[in-house]
Amino acid sequence: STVSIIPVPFDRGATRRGAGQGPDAIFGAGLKRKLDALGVTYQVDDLAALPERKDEAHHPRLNHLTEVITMNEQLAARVSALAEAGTFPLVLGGDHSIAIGTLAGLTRHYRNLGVIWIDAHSDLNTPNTTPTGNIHGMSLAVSLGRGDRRLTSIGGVKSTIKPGHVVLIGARSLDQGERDFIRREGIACFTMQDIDRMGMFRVMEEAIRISSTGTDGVHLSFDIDSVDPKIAPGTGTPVQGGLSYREAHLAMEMLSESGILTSAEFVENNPLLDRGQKTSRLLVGLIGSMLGESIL
Ligand code: DIR
Ligand code: MN
Ligand code: MN
Ligand code: MN
Repeated sequence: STVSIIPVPFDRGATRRGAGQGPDAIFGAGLKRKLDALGVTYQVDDLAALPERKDEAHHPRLNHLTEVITMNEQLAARVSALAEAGTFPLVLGGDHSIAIGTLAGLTRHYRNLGVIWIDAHSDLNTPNTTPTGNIHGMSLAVSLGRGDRRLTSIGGVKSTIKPGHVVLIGARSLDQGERDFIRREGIACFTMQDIDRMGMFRVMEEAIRISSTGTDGVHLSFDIDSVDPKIAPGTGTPVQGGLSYREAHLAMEMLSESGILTSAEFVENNPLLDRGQKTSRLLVGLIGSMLGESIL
């Protein structure tokens, strides 16, 4: 099916500015050339203007709440329409708070969505557990219906994602409230320790099985900080000990072969922190592998 690229130049869900320039940097690193070479049919979608900046000192545990809501309502509407039209939404961030809008839009369309969340973090904080107030650390919790009502209600009437259909991969920086959330809800979580011991191949086999069993679509939410900062330095909250270049590609290649994906997003690319175009180029390669590129 046609890939609908949705650039979301938004970074008010994080502390450091710059992820807003992420989508342009991915185009600058040759995304269209890559897709053309692979023979992928695609269109580039356009969101309306970014929300204007507001003073929100009155939401101390929900930084920039109003802007995050405005952005994500808009994104949810676009993603829902593009999924409904039978295309493959490919969202380019932007910080990870935009997963709120992506997933809200998808769950207007899919009744039982599976989610593969590849990230150094789990983004399962709520206003009660967040150490920062940054909404990019809350997006998966919001998508599971937890947290502030003004966020969980984004996208209007939609189905709920079941914790048993979510798989976390690459985690190595979790807050205590997030650990409790994972245990309480029984969310499948393959940490870096699991990847060390099982190998990425077996982890991905499990992730594909869990996310595609009893679901009618599978979304990939890929936070580039899952990859080791030596390989992907252009990101706002780097954590040592991440995925290798080949582990990240293997994950994308196995997802491509499985044929289970119905949408994807690549987030937290911050060109202001990159070394040249290193991280943006990596992202173009990973998107290529996800869409069927192989070495031979
Ligand atoms: C931290 C960082 N857990 C927070 N989260 C990040 O602010 O809630 N998520 N960086 O990607
Ligand atoms: Mn603000
Ligand atoms: Mn994240
Ligand atoms: Mn992260």
